[in-house]
Amino acid sequence: MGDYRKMWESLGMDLEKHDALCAVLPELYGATYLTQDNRPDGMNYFNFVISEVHGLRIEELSRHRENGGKVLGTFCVYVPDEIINALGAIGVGLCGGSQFWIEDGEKILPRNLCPLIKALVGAKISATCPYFQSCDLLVGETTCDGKKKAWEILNDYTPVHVMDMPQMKRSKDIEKWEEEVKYFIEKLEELTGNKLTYENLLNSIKLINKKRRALKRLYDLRKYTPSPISGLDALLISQIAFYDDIERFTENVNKLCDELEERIKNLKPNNKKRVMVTGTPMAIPNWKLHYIVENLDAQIVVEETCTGTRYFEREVSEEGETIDDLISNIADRYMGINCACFTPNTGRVEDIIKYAKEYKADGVIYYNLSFCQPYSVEYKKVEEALKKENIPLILIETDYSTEDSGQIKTRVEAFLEMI
Ligand code: BJ8
Repeated sequence: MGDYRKMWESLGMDLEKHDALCAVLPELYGATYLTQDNRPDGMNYFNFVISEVHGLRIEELSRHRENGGKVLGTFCVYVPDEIINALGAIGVGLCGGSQFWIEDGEKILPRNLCPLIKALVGAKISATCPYFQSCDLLVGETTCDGKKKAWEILNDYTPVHVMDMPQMKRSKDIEKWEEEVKYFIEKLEELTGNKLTYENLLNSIKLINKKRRALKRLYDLRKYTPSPISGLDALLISQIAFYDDIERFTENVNKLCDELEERIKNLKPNNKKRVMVTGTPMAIPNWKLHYIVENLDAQIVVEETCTGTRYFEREVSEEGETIDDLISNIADRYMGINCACFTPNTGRVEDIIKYAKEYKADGVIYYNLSFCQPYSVEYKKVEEALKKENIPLILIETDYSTEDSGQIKTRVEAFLEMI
């Protein structure tokens, strides 16, 4: 990595603490990723992105801000990227996936809270995440209770705009959501000084559709037996999607897919069990479950999570004569995401069954971050539905620490033997 200390200092970072974080990451990445055999060459781009995760990309964000642009931090796949991009701002996904930030998070949050929330708050208050430090505005949402209350704390550090999410999907809820999207546009127009037009919105929709299409192409390739790419690598790509430059990312995912299409022609069958993961998101650098599963000689072939299918499935319709039509297309597409924060959430159960079949999964791991109530309560419905379909299921509830890795390994091992 180049010398970025001056830049980090200008972002108000705690350099000493940040050094400690920088010391952990390469080691973790090396042990998790670089030990994999026979990785596609196209993964070199993503290795590079990780090696520069606190460097080059932050430099790009700084340059954007120097030129008068704004940077927005988001925490949920319901926040419409199309609007952010159309108004000339850059959006970065900020969910925390590292144990490193938990200690600081626990200084002001209860310990019995989801690690994703503790980590994101810890990342901000410890001033060790240059993405947080680069944000002009954070965009929260009223999804789960923990996140909802965390915005009040973050607002003491950086201005937060909260999108009021419906909790149900009746037509009156969807209308309300569309109004909320319009309110978001108003706020962003104020912040950026730019105006949303039919043209810039349509261009942005097209650009982001291309990105989602590239990810869909990658996931479709995972449907082959054996899958031409590890679950670990696919997860990494999904995580990087949240903060990389949109065009460059799309181009590199497509390049990788070209390579994988060649690869599948020569792949030899193997006996690896095909596993699907469903549940809570895995924010970077949370690679724990994938690492355990794939080191047991199984392959994760799909993730029904927000760092998986929920992020890229369904494109925003590009049809429509007016800007209002396009906004309504955006509202529609986002309301099609099936998060456990909604009630009822039958669409998610249907998605899980559909993906398990499409990706020919031998079994499903229900991944639940500790203390995430919406997903842990929803487990029952998923369990009942998968039982009817004869799809094996196991529940793994965990946090970001490595303390329970041995125990998870034993349980997954037994599950793999059974399926
Ligand atoms: S659309 S999953 S990104 S809310 S923070 S709900 S793990 S207790 S992240 Fe989410 Fe949007 Fe839904 Fe996806 Fe549970 Fe933790 Fe809450 Fe979480």
